[in-house]
Amino acid sequence: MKRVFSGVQPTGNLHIGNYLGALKQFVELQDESECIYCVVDMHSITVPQDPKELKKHTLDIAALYVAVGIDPKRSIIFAQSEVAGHAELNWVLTCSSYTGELSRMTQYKQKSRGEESAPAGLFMYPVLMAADILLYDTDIVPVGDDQKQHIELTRDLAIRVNNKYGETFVVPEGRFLKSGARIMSLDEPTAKMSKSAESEMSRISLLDEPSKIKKAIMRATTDSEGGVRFDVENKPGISNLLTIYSSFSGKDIAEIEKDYEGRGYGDFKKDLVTITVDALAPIKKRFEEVRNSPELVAILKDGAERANAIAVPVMERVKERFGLGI
Ligand code: AQP
Repeated sequence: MKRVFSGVQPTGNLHIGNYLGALKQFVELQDESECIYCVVDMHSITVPQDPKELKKHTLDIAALYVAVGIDPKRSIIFAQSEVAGHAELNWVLTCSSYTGELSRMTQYKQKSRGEESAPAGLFMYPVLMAADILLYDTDIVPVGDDQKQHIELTRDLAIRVNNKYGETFVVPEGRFLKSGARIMSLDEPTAKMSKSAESEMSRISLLDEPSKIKKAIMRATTDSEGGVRFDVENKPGISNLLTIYSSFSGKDIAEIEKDYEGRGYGDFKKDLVTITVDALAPIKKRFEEVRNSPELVAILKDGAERANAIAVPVMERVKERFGLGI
């Protein structure tokens, strides 16, 4: 059985981009793999966080994992900071990475904006991500396609260490969906949908009320041409909405285009509101149940124990190869 690892930062409520690009895959992969899903709280402090809010968000994301369909009995759900191996391996990999390759990471360039006061943690983020993945002898990493460059770096680091110190790490592969791998902002469809974007109308969170979902979709940026047609270059807004429609409904984009031939954006958007509200309603309901249950902390404790049981022998192997310890 292949081993799967992925994580989400507790930096706010998850949006439909996180869901359609990553979490939907997390759920599907449970049927064919051994899955480990982490709430990567140490990643989130690469930018300042309010401590109380961070703890709350960590529990929120864990509850959302369960609410979208991750089964804590079959899969491991835990918080990154509860397993010491992530920080340990991070340092070992830091010493095998180059400042040149890290400075080429587009996420770092975007988030640091070239400022001298950019946190060093932002620069090191991809190495910690590599540590998360390699710590579990991971075969497959399901992520959105904004993470492609980080997965490449993880593979490079694994190969580099294996070549220098002998077989140490499993070289993982990224898993990206054909449709939904990059959901774009609703009000600025050339930028990706993001938790930290200022505008609330740029995204739909999994826990949004139907009225907010309606407002965001009805106001979503489109174009003046009028046809419901998939054309990312010339019609980025409507193409993004078509992707969302297709991902939630399971219908092919070509089929949807046909359904709306000769009809305006208004009809299409109204139907998309219904489809989105219906898809998110059971997630929201289940979230409330899990988030308010004492079971949630027990799930995370059990998950950390099971994750640690995999991580400790991998870390022993790493120390042995590098000559660390006595
Ligand atoms: N817009 C997106 N479309 C598809 N997939 C996406 N992901 C993120 N945005 C989109 C995928 O969701 C997973 C979890 O992401 P994350 O929270 O760890 O970090 P992120 O990629 O930085 O997501 P955000 O929403 O943009 O957060 P902030 O604003 O806090 O930086 C990953 O698999 C990611 O690919």
